[in-house]
Amino acid sequence: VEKEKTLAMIKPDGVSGNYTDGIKMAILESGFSILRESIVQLDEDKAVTFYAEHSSRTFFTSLIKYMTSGPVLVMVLEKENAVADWRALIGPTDARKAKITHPHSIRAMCGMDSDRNCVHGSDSAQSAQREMPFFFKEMSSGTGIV
Ligand code: YYY
Ligand code: MG
Repeated sequence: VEKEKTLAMIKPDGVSGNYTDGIKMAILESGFSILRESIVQLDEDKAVTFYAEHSSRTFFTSLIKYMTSGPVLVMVLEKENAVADWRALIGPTDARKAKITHPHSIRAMCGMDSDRNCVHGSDSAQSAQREMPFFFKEMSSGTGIV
């Protein structure tokens, strides 16, 4: 079966709260390989571009403030069904809800609420193809004409 790649991110609270090692352990125990890994401080411009699809939402300003509040750890994960399996492992967007419905999910373990939810995962293979090269230039899908 063909392997798939996805972008994972540990958000500022996850990094500053020392959840990095625990999350990476959960990633490896779930059968993902970590192909790339980098600590990045997002500036406003980068955060706005990354979350552009949410620019009209009421929470956008606070989202950008949060995402630029400290370094994030971005990773490229690989396994069969990586996009859906990583989304399943992180759990629902609202970490408060996750604590009830998905108590073993990463967001249940280290997230606070729907704003500060500790981790990101690409929501589709198409999103992954945009988000991976956003951080790792060499990870473009190679379907361009050159
Ligand atoms: O894909 P996912 O991260 O699970 O949720 P989205 O609905 O795409 O929202 C992206 C991001 O926006 C979310 O992870 C936190 C933030 N956010 C927020 O701050 N407040 C909300 N009510 C909803 C989302
Ligand atoms: Mg999303």
